[in-house]
Amino acid sequence: QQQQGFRPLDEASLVAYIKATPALAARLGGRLDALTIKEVGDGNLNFVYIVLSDAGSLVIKQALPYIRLVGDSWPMSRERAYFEASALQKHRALCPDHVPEVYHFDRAMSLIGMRYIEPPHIILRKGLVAGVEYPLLAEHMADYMAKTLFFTSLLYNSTTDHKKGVAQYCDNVEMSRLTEQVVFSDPYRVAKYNRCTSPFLDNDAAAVREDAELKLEIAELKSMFIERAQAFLHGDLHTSSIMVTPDSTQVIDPEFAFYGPMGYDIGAFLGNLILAYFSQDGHADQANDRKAYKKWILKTIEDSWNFLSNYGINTKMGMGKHTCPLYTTAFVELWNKHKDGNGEAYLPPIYNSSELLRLAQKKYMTSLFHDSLGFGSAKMIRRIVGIAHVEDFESIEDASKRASCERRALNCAKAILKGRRQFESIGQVIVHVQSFD
Ligand code: ADP
Ligand code: SR1
Ligand code: MG
Ligand code: MG
Repeated sequence: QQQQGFRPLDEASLVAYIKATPALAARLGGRLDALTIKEVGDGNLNFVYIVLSDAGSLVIKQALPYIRLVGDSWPMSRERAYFEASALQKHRALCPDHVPEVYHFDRAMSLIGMRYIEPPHIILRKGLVAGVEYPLLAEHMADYMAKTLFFTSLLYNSTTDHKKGVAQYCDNVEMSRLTEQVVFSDPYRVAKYNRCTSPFLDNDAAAVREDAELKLEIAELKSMFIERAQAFLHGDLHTSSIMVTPDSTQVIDPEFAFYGPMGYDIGAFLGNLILAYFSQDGHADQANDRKAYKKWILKTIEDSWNFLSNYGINTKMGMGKHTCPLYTTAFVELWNKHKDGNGEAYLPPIYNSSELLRLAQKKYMTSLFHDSLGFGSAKMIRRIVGIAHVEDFESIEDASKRASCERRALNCAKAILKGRRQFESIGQVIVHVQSFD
């Protein structure tokens, strides 16, 4: 880590930094005399500034050497900014429609300058709390996940290229270690920063710590998270890492990026949608019972997986009067398109009939489905009994109502984690989720 030249910025000192940095000044049209600068970081780790001039805009994100949520008693490598900047660039090259542009990166300052994802974009989690529907979300996220995961796996790359990427991102180990601790370990033991909606969920949290079957399953997932360099992951793909309007979906904040199991990203997205589903009863009021909205969330979960995985579909899917544009972007379509390329995993002379290839794809996607369900439910559990909770539940003021929503989510997640291999389709998962309502 480069110590020299680092200083934490604030709204005042950022002005001088921008004036001395041509790549940033240019994005503001050179109009630097009346900048509006506001710190808006509402995430757990970093500081984020929106910078506006009358001729342009940008966002500055700076990592300080600790976790913002806890303070300087929990040190954390500033190199996370380097991994975030390079992941944004790599993901944008693969999926430009859904990843913001990086304008500037300063490694010594752990500072990224990037596109300001302008209003009416908001953080997806906030939209889910407000009950807003995003008709293109499933399609956009399937596109993002299919491209970023497929093109960074051995289905597309040679072993030599793959291992180069693995080696580069192995150094993001402090961030992976944080995930190992707060997702896969702390919820299953007494830990300093664990919390739950007490006293209502005290017994539920204790039951998690005493559940042998759950602990055996989480151990498997933890090992897979650490050992399996299947693809280049975002690493923190929850609903606060996605900014949306009804027409646009932008994925931010890949500071946990590393080569890991694909199901960790897919599960993060689906699991956080399931959390949003269970929180809805806490947001229902006389004006809106949220019943229709809950159906939309379930449909979005189902579509996201189906759009992503659609194995066996080799003609354009009819979607009412529309033709599904995912024909060319979903995971297995990418696989079919690139089956004769450099990918090391399924060499064409071996997987030499369409029937065999289809069997291989079905096996791969089934296993990815079960991994995604496992990781998704682990991500749900940690948000209810671990350190970092989610606004979906935290914004329910009545603690007993909040606990009731959280308990249903927790029980649903525990059952999915234990029984994930029994699910054959996302439709069955949806029925299972509804059974906890
Ligand atoms: P952290 O790593 O601390 O979680 P995030 O990258 O999630 O930080 O950013 C925190 C907040 O800053 C986001 O919730 C969002 O409101 C805002 N933000 C971050 N990046 C952008 C951007 N490029 N455009 C607009 N707002 C952004
Ligand atoms: C201290 S845990 C903070 C959490 O916030 C990040 O967004 C990650 O999800 C991390 O686990
Ligand atoms: Mg964030
Ligand atoms: Mg972050």
